[in-house]
Amino acid sequence: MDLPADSLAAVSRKVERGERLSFEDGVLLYKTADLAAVGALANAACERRHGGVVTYNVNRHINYSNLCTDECMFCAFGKKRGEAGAYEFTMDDILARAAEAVSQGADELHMVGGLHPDLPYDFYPAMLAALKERFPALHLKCFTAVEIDYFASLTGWPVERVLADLIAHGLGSMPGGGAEVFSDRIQRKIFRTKIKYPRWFEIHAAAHRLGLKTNMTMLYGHIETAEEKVTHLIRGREAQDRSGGFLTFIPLLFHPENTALRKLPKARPIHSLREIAVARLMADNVPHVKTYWIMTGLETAQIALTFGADDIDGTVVEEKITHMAGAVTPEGVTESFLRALIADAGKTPRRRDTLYRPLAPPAAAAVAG
Ligand code: V47
Repeated sequence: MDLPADSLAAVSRKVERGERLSFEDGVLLYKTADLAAVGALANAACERRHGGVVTYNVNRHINYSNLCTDECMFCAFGKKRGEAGAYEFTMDDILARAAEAVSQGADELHMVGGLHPDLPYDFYPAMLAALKERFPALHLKCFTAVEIDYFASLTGWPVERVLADLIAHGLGSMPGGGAEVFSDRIQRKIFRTKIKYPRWFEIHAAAHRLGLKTNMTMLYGHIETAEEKVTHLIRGREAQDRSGGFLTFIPLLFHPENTALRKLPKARPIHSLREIAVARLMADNVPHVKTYWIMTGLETAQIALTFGADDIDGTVVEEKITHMAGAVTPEGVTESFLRALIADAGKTPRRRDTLYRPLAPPAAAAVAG
């Protein structure tokens, strides 16, 4: 789209002065052909906040079951019992994966799953407690707001009580999934039966009141418009103004394969770079912007580190949600690989824990990285 260069220059002056960008500014950042300028602006904003440091974490994702009562058109992960590809891990399977994660030096488990049709609520606090009993140092980042809402319906409890119970059993923070796009139109079209976005915000606000930190995501590359994405970013930053508990914004690249939306083309790296840059510039009060290499691929994630991302997830090890939707990325990488990837992008790698406190890398990685 041809837009007057002086309007991008005006946005640039606002960013330099630390002024909040408007809806129109956000739309311009999406529509200008000058992606390089948008990227440079986002990189400068990122460096002002974080210097040249890019953080990563040594984690393991565990998607404990994909049985799901919901049916979202963008999802290839959720299955009905008996359907090809349906699976569920036992407590022993989960503990074995956690033991492997600890032996590989991980400090975080990122655990999410489908809305299981018949597991009782008690399974989830028991799972947290069993993990904490054996691996007390592991941070448990678990359950999307959609799952928390489901637990509230299983128990009949208010979400505060569900969250307080999970915290008492070891929950350390919540990931940002299940947000998709904060838009009624998109919800009606592709995730009709899922919780609506005000409920997503309500659950995160409750988590923040109880002292949990959480993340926020946005699923891009399907039927959404630039205007809807800017609205998502503005709704997100307004929620952050109210509660302050969001650590990280993560744009998630939609993978169409094996989903009801498989006819849609997959967005390209150039789109992923713009999502990172616009998130950095619009979500000005969320400290971190993460590139999730599992979805974008490692090459795009590396370039994203110069387009406004200050964080990369992670060593991961095993991932189902994107790989069941056709991802061809590996399911995990080593810490030394991540450090080299960050250093090659001209940034300084720093290992962090889930709450972004610096952690010492292993001696060998420190020498190499
Ligand atoms: O909630 C589902 C999305 C999310 C597809 O908080 C899909 O640090 C792409 O939330 N193509 C799960 N995406 C992943 C997630 C996440 C990942 C990494 C870090 C963090 C964090 C959070 O993936 C789901 C949904 O929004 N998703 N299906 C698909 N076909």
